[in-house]
Amino acid sequence: MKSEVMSTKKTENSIKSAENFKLEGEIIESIPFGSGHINDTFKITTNSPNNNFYLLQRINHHIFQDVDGLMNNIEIVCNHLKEKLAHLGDHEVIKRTMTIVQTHDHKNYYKDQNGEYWRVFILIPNTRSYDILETQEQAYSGGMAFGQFQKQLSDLDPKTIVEVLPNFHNIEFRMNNLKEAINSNPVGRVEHVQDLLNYIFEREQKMRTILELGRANKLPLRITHNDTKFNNVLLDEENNVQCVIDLDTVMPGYVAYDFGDAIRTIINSAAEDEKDLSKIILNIPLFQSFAAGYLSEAKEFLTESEIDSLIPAVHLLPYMQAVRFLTDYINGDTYYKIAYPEHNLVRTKAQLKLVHELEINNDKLTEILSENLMSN
Ligand code: GN1
Ligand code: MG
Repeated sequence: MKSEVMSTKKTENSIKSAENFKLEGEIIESIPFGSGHINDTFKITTNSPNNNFYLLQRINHHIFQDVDGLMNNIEIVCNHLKEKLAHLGDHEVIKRTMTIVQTHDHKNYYKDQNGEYWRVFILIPNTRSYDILETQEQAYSGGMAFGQFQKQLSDLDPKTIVEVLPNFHNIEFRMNNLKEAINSNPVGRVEHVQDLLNYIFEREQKMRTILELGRANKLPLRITHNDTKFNNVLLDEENNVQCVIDLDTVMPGYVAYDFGDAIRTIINSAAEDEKDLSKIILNIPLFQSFAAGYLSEAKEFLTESEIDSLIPAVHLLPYMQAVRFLTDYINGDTYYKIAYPEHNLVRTKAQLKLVHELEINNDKLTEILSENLMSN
């Protein structure tokens, strides 16, 4: 009951906020939408015959403290992508990149009287996203989508974009946060997770490969997406790539992080927070298809060291995600939204099971990637 009342209140607030944007038509309804862990998302329906669906988001400004920088980044990236796609015509362009809807006073976000930040995008019609993949075709399309995304941004100077969340994929930073959480142990959870911590610390050195390659200037900094979960690509009914979404973390980064984070969801036969660890096994044909789709776009611009960093990233990203979930669990769940008290612990165990499966299949994955590189 309590949560129903709260969600009605949230929905009412969302309608009030949406009224500040240049929407076509009158707002008919606002309903909670999507499965993000950070922002609140609503689908807004209007009575306009044209663009009658919009995506309204309340930006979590405790996490994204520079909302101005964040929205500016998204605008720069969307404009760049739109230029690249201009030859397809307006009708197609609007389906292939996100489009920010401005406020009545021409801003790309709105700050309400409670200090909450809101933004609106056009909702791309006849598309859907998948938390868990169903077919190899979808994996190939997803690979192409992220490869294309990196390719289209490869001539945009990373200096034009601000680093909205510094050190986002820096494993040293994430390990330091974990160590700080262990030391302060604010809610007494450390004693219950000792096994998981041991498993993580045993792998600490091995997971530094990409960090060190980067520090030795062997990996170019490019503009990368940094949240390449498979549910961040929209596919149409025929499984063709339509659009890469969730551009909050678009920042300078290494391409391998995007590859590894995508594989984290693609290769997993179960959900990110599956409780039954026996269900977390690898779907290797999906890895093969995603890699083929990705390389069909990315091979032309990747350097040799970038190619060598792809497999290390496949191990690193689920590991780093486990480190982040466990840090949040130890800290008393202050970062990610949770649906029940042990959610972050369940998420950690699920990611570590994935790390384990990836380790025992390392040779197979390495072989598939090399075959792909040769045949592509
Ligand atoms: C968060 O909110 P969402 O689902 O887009 C997180 C990602 C994690 C992801 C795990 C800003 O993304 O880094 O990989 O959860 N985003 C941020 O599902 O921390
Ligand atoms: Mg995200």
